[in-house]
Amino acid sequence: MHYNVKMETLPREDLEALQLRRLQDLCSRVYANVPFYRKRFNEIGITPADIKSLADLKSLPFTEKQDMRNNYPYGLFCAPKENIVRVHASSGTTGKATVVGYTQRDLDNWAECGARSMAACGITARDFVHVAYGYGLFTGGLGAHYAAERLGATVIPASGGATRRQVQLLRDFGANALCCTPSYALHLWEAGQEQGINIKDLPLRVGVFGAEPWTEEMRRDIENKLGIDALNIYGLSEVMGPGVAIECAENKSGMHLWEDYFLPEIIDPITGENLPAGEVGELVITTLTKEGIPLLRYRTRDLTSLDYTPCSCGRTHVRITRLRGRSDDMLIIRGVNVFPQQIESMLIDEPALTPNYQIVVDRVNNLDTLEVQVEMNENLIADEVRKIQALEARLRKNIKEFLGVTAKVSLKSPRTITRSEGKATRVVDNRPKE
Ligand code: DLL
Repeated sequence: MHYNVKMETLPREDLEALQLRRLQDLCSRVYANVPFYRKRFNEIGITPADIKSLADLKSLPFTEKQDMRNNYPYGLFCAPKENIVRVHASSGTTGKATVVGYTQRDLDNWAECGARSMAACGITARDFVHVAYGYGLFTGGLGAHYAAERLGATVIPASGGATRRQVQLLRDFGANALCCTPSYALHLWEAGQEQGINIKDLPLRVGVFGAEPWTEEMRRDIENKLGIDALNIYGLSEVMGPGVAIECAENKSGMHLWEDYFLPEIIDPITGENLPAGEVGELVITTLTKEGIPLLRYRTRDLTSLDYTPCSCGRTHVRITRLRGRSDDMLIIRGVNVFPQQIESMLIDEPALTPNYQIVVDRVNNLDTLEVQVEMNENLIADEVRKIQALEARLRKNIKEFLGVTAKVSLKSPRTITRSEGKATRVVDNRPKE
């Protein structure tokens, strides 16, 4: 199902012509209005008129999160204050928040991207959409909200928290679609089980899940437990919010990134060189239409690859493959690179375990230690200690074999690992900062 069939299926040639026009316009706007960019253009000796093809993008400098922090809060805004109608911010775990501003046209474009994304998940104007992403400075709640409204669906603006009540709302209001983080979807299911409400028996049909990394194994688990189609949605506040890219219900294989609004590149995170389609590297996005705070070659830190092969859904927009995590999420344990999702993949298919886990990293006597804490389900807890120890040993062996690091595996009693209402905290790193 398309929301805007013309734009979603635009032939690549037309798409690229549009991108070039928008890129040229973007360069002129930031050069004229944002001292930060004008200085950078001047430093490398180019002017907006030098951008004659999409390939010329490579001559422009990257923009990084740190640049936003250095210009906190409004230094990179490109539109006059009176035209900014909303701000959002992401708190981040370190340093100052990054603040983004939207003009009315930015909000319209965001709703357009969001409506296309929801339609790609199979949501229609007849559906009820329960939004359990947090409303506030975080872009999740309001982003999903206006997307569903633009589509003409009925929004249930539940926001995050009050989990028991949310499950009752899902039952009583009969939502067909659920928007939240994948970890919160499982938390809702679990809260339902405790109250005798099986989400599988409700009219819920589709989930629009994102804002945190998750795996194919977790998708399977959610789909089985909730009896829905679970689709992956990508976005980041710096670039817009949810709806930068979305999986289509037809293929569930990679997320179509709306290329008339966002120009993607993949680079080697170390050298900054562009990588060819198919290779995994850091996603860099240029926002082609944004007015409030446009970004040139923004380094997302997210690791993925680009897939230009045609998709049978008919959308011509490139797909980004499931995110492999962020380059700054990667743990280096005694020199070995480990992504939390690699550990998640090993835990989730284990029937005796729940999907609630936490990875604790520490340094003892100058040596990194890795502990994987994961909750058992009720059946195992009633079992003998011997079985628990055998399972711990097996997981330890698998982690050593597949990831090359020695880990301690601790099986925990049910409901002892803290649940999150938004983005789950999967890693606790207690090592002293260098
Ligand atoms: O998380 C926006 C969003 C809201 C996306 C709701 C999807 C749904 P931020 O708080 O700025 O914005 O965090 C952005 O979250 O750079 C990724 O590292 C991560 N992320 C977002 N979507 C996905 C996803 C929102 N589908 C950061 N898979 C991004 C993996 C994701 N990671």
